[in-house]
Amino acid sequence: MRLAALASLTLLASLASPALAADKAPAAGRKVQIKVTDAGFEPREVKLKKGEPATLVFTRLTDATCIKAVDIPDENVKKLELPLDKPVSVTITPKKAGVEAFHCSAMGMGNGKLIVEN
Ligand SMILES: [Cu+2]
Repeated sequence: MRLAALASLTLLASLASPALAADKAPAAGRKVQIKVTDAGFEPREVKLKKGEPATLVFTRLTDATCIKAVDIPDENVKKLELPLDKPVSVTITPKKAGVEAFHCSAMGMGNGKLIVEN
């Protein structure tokens, strides 16, 4: 009985994965993974294209820094909370070329840069 339940769970999981893969289709633009580690943001600089939507996926992997929420002032992203080990997505569409900062909400630290190209 228990084995059968396990087997059907495994089957469900394998059925679910094609759907997950389809979810990664470029509907919401590029996805960029940004980790928060003891060293700060990794990567610290991300290149984006003007006018193209991009989804930034922040994952905080440490409790040892003050980066527990993120601001991207030029994109009106404020206090995007980053729970430990949980990916948090935000989709932005940069409107002009240049450099946009992102940093911790509390003190403006982390020195992240979105480099927006034409
Ligand atoms: Cu800080």
